[in-house]
Amino acid sequence: MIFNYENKTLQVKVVYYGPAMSGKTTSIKSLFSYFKKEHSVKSIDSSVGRTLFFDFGVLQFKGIEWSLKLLIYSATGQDFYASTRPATLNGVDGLIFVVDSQIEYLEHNIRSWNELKTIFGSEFYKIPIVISLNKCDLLSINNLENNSFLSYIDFNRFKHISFKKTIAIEGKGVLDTFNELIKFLFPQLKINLSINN
Ligand SMILES: Nc1nc2c(ncn2[C@@H]2O[C@H](COP(=O)(O)OP(=O)(O)O)[C@@H](O)[C@H]2O)c(=O)[nH]1
Ligand SMILES: [Mg+2]
Repeated sequence: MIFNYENKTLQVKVVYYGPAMSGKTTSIKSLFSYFKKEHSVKSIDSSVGRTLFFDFGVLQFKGIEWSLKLLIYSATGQDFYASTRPATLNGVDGLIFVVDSQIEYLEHNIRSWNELKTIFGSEFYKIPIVISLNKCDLLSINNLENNSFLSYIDFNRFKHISFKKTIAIEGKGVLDTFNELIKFLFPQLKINLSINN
């Protein structure tokens, strides 16, 4: 979190993290589309051994005195980076962990979660996190309530953690998930991240 007193801006960094193909890009695009800024999201792919994808976009909200600048990134963990912190995670203020809720992706989700644990160490539990249980449309009702990924999370150790069901391709739950993280970051702040802007 960076306070810039000169131009009265508070800058906050949010990262969408999770395994490849879980729906991070779709979620960010969907989030930005609420603010009619879908086209401002930059997706960068660079090849370093294997292909890495990043998305980046900025959402800015003007308050009476201060404005809030949200830098939004996505990152996919890479095994060979597990011991070093990828640049996208530097100075992160809050995480949205995007899970592919289909049972066959459980291991991918857990591996990606463990990467974060390795990267941050004990700092991990201080970072506000909202878990986006994505691709809920592909689950049967039974699976939905019995999410094995959640049983793997040590909820009690975290300062701020929660989860939401999402269907990113339909935009369902995406704004809610984001709002939840904003509430963790700014419990005092009443910013209205509503759909009609
Ligand atoms: N059925 C379904 N497909 C989704 C959902 N979210 C994303 N996808 C699809 O999953 C694939 C990977 O999504 P993408 O956002 O590129 O994943 P990323 O690698 O995490 O950025 C794409 O084909 C998306 O259309 C969802 O909620 N439900
Ligand atoms: Mg992507």
